[in-house]
Amino acid sequence: MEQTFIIIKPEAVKRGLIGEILGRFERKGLRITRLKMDTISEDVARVHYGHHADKPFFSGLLKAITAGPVVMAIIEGPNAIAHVRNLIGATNPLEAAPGTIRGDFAVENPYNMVHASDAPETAKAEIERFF
Ligand code: FUP
Repeated sequence: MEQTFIIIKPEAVKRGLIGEILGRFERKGLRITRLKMDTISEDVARVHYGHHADKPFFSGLLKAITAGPVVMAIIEGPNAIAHVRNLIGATNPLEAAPGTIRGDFAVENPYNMVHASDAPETAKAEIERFF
């Protein structure tokens, strides 16, 4: 069964959206198989978002993801990676369709509420990094 990895970001935890967001994955028919709450260090955040190191928004992104506790989960199911990406919506909250997590709860980056792996290789690497 395919596995993917998600992070409920600090702003979503602060707003009390953990249950709402996890519930959307469960209602879809996917299974949460690992779950933990933790705070991401700046060193780990730099690795996780290393592909954006040269972008102007990098420092703001690091600040946002390390701002407080997050919830991390492994989610399993047929085509879990694509289903979870569909459920979270487009990266930019302005382009995320209503009905998606980002479309329903976020207004601008870097505060787009949730991270999800985008491919099998990133899912594997992120699961190893965080679990
Ligand atoms: P995603 O895989 O949808 O999280 O998208 P990216 O890996 O491209 O972006 C990672 C994070 O960088 C986003 F969640 C929010 C932030 N970001 C910005 O702040 N500004 C941008 O222009 C693009 C991304």
